[in-house]
Amino acid sequence: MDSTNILVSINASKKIAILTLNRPKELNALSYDFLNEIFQALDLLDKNEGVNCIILTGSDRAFAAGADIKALAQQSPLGIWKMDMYGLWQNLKQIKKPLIAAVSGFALGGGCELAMICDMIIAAENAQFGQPEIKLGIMPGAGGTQRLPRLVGKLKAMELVLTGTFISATEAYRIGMVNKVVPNEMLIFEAEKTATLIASQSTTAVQMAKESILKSFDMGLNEGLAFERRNYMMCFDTEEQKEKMNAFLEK
Ligand code: DAK
Repeated sequence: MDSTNILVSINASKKIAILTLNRPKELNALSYDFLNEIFQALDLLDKNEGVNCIILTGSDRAFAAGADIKALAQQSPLGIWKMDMYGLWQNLKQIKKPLIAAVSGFALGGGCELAMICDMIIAAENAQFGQPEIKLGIMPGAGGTQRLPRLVGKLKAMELVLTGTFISATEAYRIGMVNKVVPNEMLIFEAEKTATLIASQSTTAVQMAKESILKSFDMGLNEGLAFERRNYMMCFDTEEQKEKMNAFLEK
């Protein structure tokens, strides 16, 4: 699915897809409609058997500068509830295939939250992360107060959310918010390298592992271990498990 706001390219031989947010003039500000388009495109890729791993990226200047402040400024509590933006964010969480955020430029507010909903984050040297909602008289509303402390701990999360200051890619790496930092011009190449490696593994095992890791944030240890056990056993119901283990045994 291609629209002017979203570009999708699929590399069939590597079984990876790149979804590019393409509203560069607005720094990829996330209006409801734009976020909905992003979800629709991701959902199609999630159902596409020719794709095993998805890269989500923006422009050089911005991954996404947050929710569209023009639209937000007019909102009321009831309006927010009726729009069901939360439902959309919830949908993003349901994507089964691994998502890699390849972040260049600004990843702010909802943009930072969108990167954090992905499974890995690769940052270009020019990337800047932040939760500046506090400067607008609001607070993060799409997981910033929940996912950020899980990544960087309470103290750094408090600092970012309560002061609204931006941090560089290097600082984000230092505090554990991104997987790696790469030169700007290498961003897509590096993201593709990681995506290709993931996409070459057993599709079922990858998706079961992703699901299990995500469950660790929602469940206590014993419940999480039981969930892991269930997914672990499911991997033994795949051709890939038999092929890969036989290949190892046959050298
Ligand atoms: N919304 C709308 N337009 C934006 C925008 C945004 N978030 N960010 C930038 N733009 C627009 C600017 O208005 C400008 O438009 P024109 O004037 O050219 O028409 C254009 O993009 C370029 O921006 P600047 O001229 O400001 O460029 P600079 O390089 O000087 O500054 C900047 C770049 C990214 C530092 C600055 O634009 C900035 O501070 N932007 C706002 C960042 C921000 O505060 N983001 C957080 C927004 S609040 C929800 C879930 C989540 C959320 C809400 C609800 N629910 C589940 C209900 C999320 C909320 C947020 O993200």
